[in-house]
Amino acid sequence: MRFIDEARVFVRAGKGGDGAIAFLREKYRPFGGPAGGDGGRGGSVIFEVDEGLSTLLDFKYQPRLVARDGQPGRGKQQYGKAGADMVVRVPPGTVIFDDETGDTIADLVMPGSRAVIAQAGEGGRGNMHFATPTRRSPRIATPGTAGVQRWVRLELRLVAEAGLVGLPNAGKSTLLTALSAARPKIAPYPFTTLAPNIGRVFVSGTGHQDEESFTVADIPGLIEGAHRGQGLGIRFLRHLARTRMLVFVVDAGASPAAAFATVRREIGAFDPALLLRPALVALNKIDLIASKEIAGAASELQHDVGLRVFPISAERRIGLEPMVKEIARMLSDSGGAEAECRN
Ligand SMILES: Nc1nc2c(ncn2[C@@H]2O[C@H](COP(=O)(O)OP(=O)(O)OP(=O)(O)O)[C@@H](O)[C@H]2O)c(=O)[nH]1
Ligand SMILES: [Mg+2]
Repeated sequence: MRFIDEARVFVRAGKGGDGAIAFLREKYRPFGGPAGGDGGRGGSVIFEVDEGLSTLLDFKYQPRLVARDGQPGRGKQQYGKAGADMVVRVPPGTVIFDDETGDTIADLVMPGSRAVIAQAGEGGRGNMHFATPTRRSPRIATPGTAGVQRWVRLELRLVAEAGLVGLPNAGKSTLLTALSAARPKIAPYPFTTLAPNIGRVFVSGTGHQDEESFTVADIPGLIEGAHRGQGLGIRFLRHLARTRMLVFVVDAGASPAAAFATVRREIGAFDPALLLRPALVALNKIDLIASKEIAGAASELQHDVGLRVFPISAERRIGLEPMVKEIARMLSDSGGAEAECRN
């Protein structure tokens, strides 16, 4: 399945049906009263979160979403039928902007939550409402109003509690694989990961559904200039927006302090608020350095960056448990599960 996290879509709600002008024509009442019914309201375009979706791909194939018009009113005081609403399913984490003004229309996170993206037009009033003692045969009815139509821009922002960030090849995907059931591609070259992956980490590792757990996102590697669109760049930085903490993954064998500084600078240039999130550092690939050097390297890095450093080997699964416990503790300190979604 292709991962698509941006789309531009045209939405149009249905027009309301016109009110009718009609008169009762009965055998013994040739000039009967006004009997034109009201038009039906149009259908609205409504977006609804479907947990089963994880991409905006469908919108590439169907960029026009048009709801039905209401039916006009009819004689004998009959109302026109309302147009059906069009309910469109979107993945959790979809933000909808008005393409022209840039205003946020809705930010849909929780499964089942809904928002009206294009409001339907109202039905017009039939002439049956316009009779007065002095105007017994009104030839007045109102037209239905138009439904809202506009271009909207959709952005998918993943809903994960912790985000793995680091230079290409640092071992982010290997770490996600070691911690969760997610199986992103891993390879010894940069930019292996082309789209974010999410995994659920069970804190004591049994995988039972009642166990304490959190979600982690692995995003493509960041390089110098990422915030200006270098590498895979900015497109993926926004997936950090909803995370509540960051895990910096650095390769112990490749100038970890400099790698940390580069990644931190790129994230800060994209959105300085991201740097206020709680964070820790995973000093990865310690299996490649001499064991007597590990403790020294970790405390030196901790001193340089001012964050807690956990020496690990994602590939050999060394040192993961204390880090996972610390991530869980920091997440529970930084607010409840509900708070995470409201960025
Ligand atoms: N020796 C050793 N190699 C590791 C370790 N973790 C990852 N690697 C290797 O490092 C290479 C890159 O790993 P990935 O997990 O693909 O790195 P990434 O950070 O996801 O890379 P991008 O997706 O390109 O940003 C692979 O060859 C991994 O096998 C580790 O703990 N020890
Ligand atoms: Mg990767």
